[in-house]
Amino acid sequence: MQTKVLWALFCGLLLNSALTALAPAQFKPNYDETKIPSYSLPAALVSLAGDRVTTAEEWRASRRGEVLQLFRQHVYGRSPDPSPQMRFELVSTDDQALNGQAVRKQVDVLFTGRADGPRMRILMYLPKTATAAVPVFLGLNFNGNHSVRNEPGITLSTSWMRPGEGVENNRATEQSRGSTASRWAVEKILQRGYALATIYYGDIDPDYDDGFKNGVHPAFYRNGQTEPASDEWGSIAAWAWGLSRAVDYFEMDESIDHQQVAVLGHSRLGKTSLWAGAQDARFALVISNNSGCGGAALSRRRYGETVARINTSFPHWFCGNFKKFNDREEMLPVDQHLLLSLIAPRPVYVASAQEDQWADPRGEFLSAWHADLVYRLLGTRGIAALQMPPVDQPLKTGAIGYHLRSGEHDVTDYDWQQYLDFADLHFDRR
Ligand code: GTR
Repeated sequence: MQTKVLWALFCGLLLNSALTALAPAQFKPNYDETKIPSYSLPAALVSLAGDRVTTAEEWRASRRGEVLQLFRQHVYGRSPDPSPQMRFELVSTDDQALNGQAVRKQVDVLFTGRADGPRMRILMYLPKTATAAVPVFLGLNFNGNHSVRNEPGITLSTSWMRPGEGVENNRATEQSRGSTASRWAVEKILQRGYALATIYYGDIDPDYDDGFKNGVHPAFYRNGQTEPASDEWGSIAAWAWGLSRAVDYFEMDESIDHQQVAVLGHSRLGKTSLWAGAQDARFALVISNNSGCGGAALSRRRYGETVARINTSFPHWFCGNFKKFNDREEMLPVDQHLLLSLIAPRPVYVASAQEDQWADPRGEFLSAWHADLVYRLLGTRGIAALQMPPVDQPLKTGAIGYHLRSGEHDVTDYDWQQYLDFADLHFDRR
């Protein structure tokens, strides 16, 4: 397994450098702080009409809605309301999971209520010792629920899978059971009294550009519509919408404390968790792990991945309108510090990795730092530092948490350790 992982990493690196070498001149990533263009960020506390926002009330009543609308219109796209016909089906319960330590549940969310319509499967691990509803960490996964843990009771995903290890003809195989277990600290999470819920993101929308023909989009088209309008949901918005549907389910499940749902995601799924947390206040805590461009990182810095590059490599992630800002970041009416501000006053944690320069760790920190203004206006302690902390020195005490982990683009036990500590500090743990 070790060699396979190393081999996969090596191939990934090779592919990344090949892409960089092939990239047209304008896509040559900048990794030099002295070459960051000078920029000024859209002010969090000045309304579109030019009025200063000086109270929490003004932020809540008008400015917040304005900013949310700008992100919908120009970045991620508007998502539909859930279908009133949506329903849930219990697939399995096993109270002898993880060698008897946990209860494992699988639940299907039938987005339109139709058995032949799109659905996602939530995999849940609950601490067996729980005597009351437990807080939960919710995150989408990249490789299928069965990749999170090597347990035969977890169903194999039947959705479209990205080619890779344990995938044949874009279908999951037995071989990939537990292949991403290192990213999901299940035992630690349970020992600390939390549940874990995860969903394969491809259940909601397969991650490739097919003009939005598969996944959840077509089920919500208006009569005659064949693709989302330029201000309607791309894939990131669809994934975030799916996370909110999981909360709809938690509200019905008495074993889950739906007032204490922490949403987290890595990389493109970190962009997703931020957008989910920005739109849906039922996410009581939001975690972005190495989310980079279109996630926590400031777009105007153009460090590492840029708007033009991301819209070209992944045209389906954002809404059509976002492409208007390719190489024109200064025209964006928002930047990503405002995305974090939308989550205020709920706790948010931004994590970077030192070797993940593509995601612009400094830009991720600065975003958190600039969001501090709104967090403080809303009466929280904001971020607990004036400067970017040194590597492996997490900031956990403010409402905005941050760390720069040593190592590469990944989710590790170290990251989980900080998230669990952060949740302990900010959740009400009776
Ligand atoms: C990269 C992409 C990043 C990041 C990452 C991932 O290829 O450029 O924005 O999201 O994928 O999701 O792993």
